Amino acid sequence: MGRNLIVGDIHSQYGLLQDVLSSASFSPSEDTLYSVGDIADRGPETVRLIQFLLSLPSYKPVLGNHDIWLRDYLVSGLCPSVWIDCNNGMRTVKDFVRYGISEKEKIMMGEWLSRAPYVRIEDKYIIMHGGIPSGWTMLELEKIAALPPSTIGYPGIEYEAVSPIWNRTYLQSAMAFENGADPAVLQNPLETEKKIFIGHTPLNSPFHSERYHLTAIDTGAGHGKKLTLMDMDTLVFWQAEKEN
Ligand SMILES: [Mn+2]
Repeated sequence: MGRNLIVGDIHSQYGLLQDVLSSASFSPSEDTLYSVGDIADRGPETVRLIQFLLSLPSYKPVLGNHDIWLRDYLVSGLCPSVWIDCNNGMRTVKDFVRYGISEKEKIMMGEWLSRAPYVRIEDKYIIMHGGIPSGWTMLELEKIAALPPSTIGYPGIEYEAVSPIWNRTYLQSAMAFENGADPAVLQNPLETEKKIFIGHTPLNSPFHSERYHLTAIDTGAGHGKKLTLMDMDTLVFWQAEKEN
């Protein structure tokens, strides 16, 4: 039986993704590849990365904040300043120009991106990009997980749907607890038997908290550090980083 593997924020590091997949002897026909989102921006190879992920028979992403900016650019040509000026979006735009990707292909890729849910809930796993807002239970998460494919703007509802994409309080509470903080002053763990996987916050190494059912796997591939790939059942992981 194939494995369930999950990759941290790839940020257009197509080469690092190939390196970790080969270290793990990834089999596209047997293994499932999950992603915590933020496949785009910062790195060099957005187009090749998307073409590769599109080719996988079993790829299960969630949306990251960078994926939403890219979706809006591909589908509608939007280039908000927060993306272009503050989050390296121009490098991504130039990559689509370099490869001569047509408007039709861009829309196809944008619609493919938009089919990634904000929150993914399965029998054994809960996956989202950032974390769980304080006070949320499984009910709120299930509501977001059941939304139809996202569309640009998503007036009203995307505002709430994006909170698990940007959240950092859940990880901060789990880290504080593991460092000895008094649980009474921290956000409560989600009540669940499932394993929660997140990215979004670059760490020096993967973080795990039993109490919070949480594993965080963004190890800064977008910031010149490592890309982590993890087996979701055993928590064994592989890493790749750029040679200096
Ligand atoms: Mn992010």
